[in-house]
Amino acid sequence: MSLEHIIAALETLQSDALDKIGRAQQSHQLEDVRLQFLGKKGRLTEVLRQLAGLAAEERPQLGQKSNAVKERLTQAIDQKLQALKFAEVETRMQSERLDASLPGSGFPRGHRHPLHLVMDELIDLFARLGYSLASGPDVEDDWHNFEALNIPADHPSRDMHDTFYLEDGRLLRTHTSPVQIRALKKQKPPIRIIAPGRVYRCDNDASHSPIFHQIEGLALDHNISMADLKGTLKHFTAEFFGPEFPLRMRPSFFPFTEPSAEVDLGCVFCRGSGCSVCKRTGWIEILGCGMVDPAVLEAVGLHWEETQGFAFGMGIERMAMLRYGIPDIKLFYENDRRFVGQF
Ligand code: 2NM
Repeated sequence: MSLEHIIAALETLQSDALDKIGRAQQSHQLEDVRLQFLGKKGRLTEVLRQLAGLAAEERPQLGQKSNAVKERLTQAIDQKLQALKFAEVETRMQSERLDASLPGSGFPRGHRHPLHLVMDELIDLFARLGYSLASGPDVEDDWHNFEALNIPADHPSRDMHDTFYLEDGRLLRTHTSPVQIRALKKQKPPIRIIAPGRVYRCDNDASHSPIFHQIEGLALDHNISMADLKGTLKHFTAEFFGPEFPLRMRPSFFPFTEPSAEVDLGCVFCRGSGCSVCKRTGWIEILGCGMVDPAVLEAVGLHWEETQGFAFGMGIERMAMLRYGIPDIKLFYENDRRFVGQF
């Protein structure tokens, strides 16, 4: 083959290769082109075999030409590779584009717990009646929790409170009444206080939790009567549940009050007509109360002839359940945001 023929073959090879490079869509196709044209067994090598049949003075010319073709194709392949990679990035950027104007997923927010909502509402309600807030320790001694409240050792009503005892003889308070005892030791009547807080009883079933919350009130002065107690409670239920629910007091017994009463409210669910919650009675028990027993007054250095007063106590869980229609006391302690967020 003459030099002209070989050079023409190189031109054809180059234009074939450039055509394939131009049509390549993916990088592996370019690697194929590189192998097919510039590889050891590729078409360029094949053409250069013709070198042997050429005159010595013609060889450098062919060498130059083949180098030029090789360089040109290498460059074209590299350029195309770059372009393909760039295009790939471009498509990815399009498909994975972020719309910064979309609303975010947001942070889940906390919410006031229904027990705290009710506790705060009760504190506020009694604060408007002149009651101030009192608190005391959760770990109590026998005297404040029982003795001073007219519940001596071996008194049957100690069995009513299934008490958690510590090894040193102290105990977890079974009610918030010891708070009132502590307040009375420090402060002389007239006194009006409410004591909300955690109380503990060794009791755990569908309607009882070993830890629950109580709020107790105490008013001591001269000439306080059962009528003041009833008026206060009527005001409380009217504010808390609404004025349409009737109240009734039933005689009862507590060691720390005499006389004592349990208070029923017209059923907030059936409005008195009878349902499963009120067990067809139309009434729901909401709290216990009474006139502070002379023995309790004596324990804190007061005398019934100078000082009289009333006290009452209620479960905060119970108030929240009636107020919001919560069916199960355990719901308060699960910290499920779907529950807590409803109030
Ligand atoms: C109740 C029922 C009746 C009560 C009595 C006292 C104290 F300390 F003043 F004697 N505090 N709370 C009391 C009275 C609590 O809960 C059902």
